[in-house]
Amino acid sequence: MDKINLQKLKKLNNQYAVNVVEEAIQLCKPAKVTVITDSKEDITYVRELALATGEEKKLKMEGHTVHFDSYYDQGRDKANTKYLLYKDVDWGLGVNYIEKEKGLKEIYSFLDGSMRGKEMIVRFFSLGPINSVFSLKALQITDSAYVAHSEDILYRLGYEEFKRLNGSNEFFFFLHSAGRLENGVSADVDKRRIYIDLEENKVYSVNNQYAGNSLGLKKLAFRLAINKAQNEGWLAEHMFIMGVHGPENRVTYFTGAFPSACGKTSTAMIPGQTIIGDDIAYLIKIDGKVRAVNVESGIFGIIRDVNEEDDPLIYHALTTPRELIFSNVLIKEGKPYWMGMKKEIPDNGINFSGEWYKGKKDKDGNKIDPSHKNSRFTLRLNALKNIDPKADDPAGVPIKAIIYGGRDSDITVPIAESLTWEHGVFLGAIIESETTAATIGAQGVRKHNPMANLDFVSVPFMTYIKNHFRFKSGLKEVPKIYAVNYFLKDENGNYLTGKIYNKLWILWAEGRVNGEYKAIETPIGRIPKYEDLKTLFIRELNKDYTKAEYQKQFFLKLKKYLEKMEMMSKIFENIEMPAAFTEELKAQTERLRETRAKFGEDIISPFQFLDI
Ligand code: GTP
Ligand code: SPV
Ligand code: MN
Repeated sequence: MDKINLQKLKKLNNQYAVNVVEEAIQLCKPAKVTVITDSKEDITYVRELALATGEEKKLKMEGHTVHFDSYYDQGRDKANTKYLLYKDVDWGLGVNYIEKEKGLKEIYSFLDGSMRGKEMIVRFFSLGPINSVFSLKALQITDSAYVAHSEDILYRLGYEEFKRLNGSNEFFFFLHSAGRLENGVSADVDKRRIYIDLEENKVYSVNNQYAGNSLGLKKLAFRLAINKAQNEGWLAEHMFIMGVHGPENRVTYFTGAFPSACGKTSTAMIPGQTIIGDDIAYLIKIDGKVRAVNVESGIFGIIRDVNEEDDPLIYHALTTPRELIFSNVLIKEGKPYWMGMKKEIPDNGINFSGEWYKGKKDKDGNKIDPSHKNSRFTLRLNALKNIDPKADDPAGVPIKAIIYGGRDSDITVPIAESLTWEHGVFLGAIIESETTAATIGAQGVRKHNPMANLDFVSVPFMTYIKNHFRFKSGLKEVPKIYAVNYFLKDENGNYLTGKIYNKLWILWAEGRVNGEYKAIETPIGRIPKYEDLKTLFIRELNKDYTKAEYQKQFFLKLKKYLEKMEMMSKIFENIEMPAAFTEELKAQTERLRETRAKFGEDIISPFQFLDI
């Protein structure tokens, strides 16, 4: 490290930070080390470096660049993401672990000399708003200018924040190397490893570039934060935060957890509402109320199906000059194309497989799409016209409702309000979803995904769920909890609800939170009354919502729900769970059984409950 850079590091008055950087230099052996402060010059340097190394390429539109990940590095690598632990532990959900000494030895051997001939970037960020009780600090070391640039778009600057640490080692530390590059992408993906050291708050990541694997600040910091939160009594969740806009300028803040590629961004972007964040939130109790902040300040969003008609605000941001990165889309003559953009896509160009032409197949004979299903855009939130004015408020926003959403084609109703906080925690813990392109491996496999957090929980599941039940204590205002499902299908496999309907479910919940609507009490929770939805459909969509449609969407499929409970009993049979959870599961099953006995039917129309 030269004098100037060392000086920048020393100015932080943090010996621990100096030590970890020096250790990383010794291990990775970079040709050059650059420390990035919050200054404009330093930040511009990173942006330009990403172009100079070829990790990003300029597009026609000013500020736009494209980045490609390896053909085999297009989603999170769950199999090679492991906790460094001393012995095999039982976390209930099946934890991916490697014995610490062995894991460190392996990853050190991959990191050894990984930055030879390359430049090491050292960056400081804040997870959460600047100067806020919510926020954590993070140090990222990487040899990827794309990673360092992405984090600049997605997180708040933290060099000055680090000074506030007063020398403490209370920060997260991420060491990443993209490893050997071929044509600008990680070449040794078979040696891709992401190892998490919860004791040291450190994560090592090597031989990858896809943001979910490489960016320390995103899902890697999230795992560390979940662990920290349990010990300190707050919640780190896979949640969006949004302002829901009711009548007469009323704004009510919601958070919502949906598994990857299951609706966080699309919910936070519902027309007429305001967005605070779309992926990771920290929730803390302050003065008896739940408050939350967005950990991030940008969106790493799925680009598929983003088009002028369905997502006008994101589409506008993606098609006007500004700093943004497209990843794994198709490029032709300096213009980006992706599936579902509702524009003609060229028959050839450059994409995540290199030179692409229509009909191209990979070496396994699979047809290659023009853009990857998990291709994304990296954009600052303030590029969106619907950003909420409190998006950067260090005090966060008060949360009145929490939504849990799964991807379920044949059981769960579009929206139900939990009967109690405990019932809501239970509904969150039994979310199921089908796997998507956001992770490597088979798609469409139905999996239990509690709180949409299965991939990220870094404590025993018992501890994690207990923390949710316990979170209620001391609250003067307990948020209402909703379970939603946007993915119900009819017998022909067609979606029963359009994306535009999501607005109605959310606005109904907003009304409920503010005491406006009565609801129908069913064994699985409170559902909207037909009349209220009908009024909302006319007011918001100018659409005649028929009784038949309502009935189809809100039919209570007792048999299927009971089967689901049976499956949950099996899943949790061998997992130690808090008593509150076991009680909820039992009570839920009993309510369903009683209802079936009472009506003598497996499927019940929501109208039948009105007659009770
Ligand atoms: P991550 O960024 O991976 O955490 O995902 P996310 O939860 O933010 O997912 P997002 O909102 O981007 O949605 C992912 C995909 O689901 C998109 O391709 C959407 O088109 C689709 N989707 C979202 N909402 C709906 C919906 O209401 N109905 C249907 N059919 N598809 C939806
Ligand atoms: C997710 O998979 O939940 C994402 C994308 O938000 S990534 O950051 O790659 O994990
Ligand atoms: Mn996510």
